[in-house]
Amino acid sequence: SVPWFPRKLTDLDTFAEKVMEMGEELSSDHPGAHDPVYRARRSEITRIAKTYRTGQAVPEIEYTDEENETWGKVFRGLTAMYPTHACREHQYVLPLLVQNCGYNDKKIPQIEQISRFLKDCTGFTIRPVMGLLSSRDFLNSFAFRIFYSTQYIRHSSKPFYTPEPDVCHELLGHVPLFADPDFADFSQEIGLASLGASDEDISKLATIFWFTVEFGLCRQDGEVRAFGAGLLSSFGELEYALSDKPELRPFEPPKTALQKYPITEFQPVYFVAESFKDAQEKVRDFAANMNRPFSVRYNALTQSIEVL
Ligand code: H2B
Ligand code: FE
Repeated sequence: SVPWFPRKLTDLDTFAEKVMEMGEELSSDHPGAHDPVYRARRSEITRIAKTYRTGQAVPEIEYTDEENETWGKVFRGLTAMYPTHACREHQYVLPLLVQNCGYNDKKIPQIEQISRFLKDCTGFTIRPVMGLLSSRDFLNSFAFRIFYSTQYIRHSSKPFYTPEPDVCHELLGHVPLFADPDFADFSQEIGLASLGASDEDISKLATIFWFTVEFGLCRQDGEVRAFGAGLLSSFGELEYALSDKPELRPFEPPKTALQKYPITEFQPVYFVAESFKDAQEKVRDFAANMNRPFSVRYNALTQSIEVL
């Protein structure tokens, strides 16, 4: 039987609080695990995600000086590396986020303002989330061009490390790419493929997502550049990924989907895409060969999924 999947926007309302781990619990090796002030602050912030419903504006958060300072350290460090390491789409969009969404090294930008900007660019919108979602829920939301974003920031004791997504990862790594039309199409293609997919296929699609949206490299003007958010939000791994240390292979979904990967260390293997359009076509071919007794289409007018 076919696993349940969302068909309309309000079907996504239940997702944001179905977190896998670290929603309110922090694992013992999290830098903020033993800081009661940090933990209380996270509960305050994640309450927004818990009560958020379709159509509402995402409430603004008044970030503390400490939070804004942590953001500033990350912002300054990463923006210095982007000219030589980030793909051209990321470099094109970042100044637009500075102009339109208040990106700077003084204050953490607000999700609502960014979501409106993305909507104008590609139709992508952002919803708040309490923490890590299951692969199925997280991937399904991309079928609707929806990105679930955390709103809290890493612990101030370790500005250059986080074991989980936080605003630095989401807003510097992911957001710029969702403003690019070809990348938006590519990520929606993975989302559409995930609707009603078997557990086995979800795991393959999650691996494809990992090696593209999170850790993808691409070739541009003869050079290898980063487009994956996990790279674009980590100085250490961004440097390493473009060095001669890791192994690079061409992005080919049937093979990429089976690659094992560590989640707490730098990747030993990365996959290189020729372009977002090429990657999208390859994911579409991969999805057509999946074991799914129907196909799906997104109707942008009704913002709903049609099953064919
Ligand atoms: N949930 C959230 N909230 N953010 C993510 O970046 C994320 C997730 N990544 N769930 C997912 C899992 C991803 O690594 C794949 C699809 O499993
Ligand atoms: Fe991510």
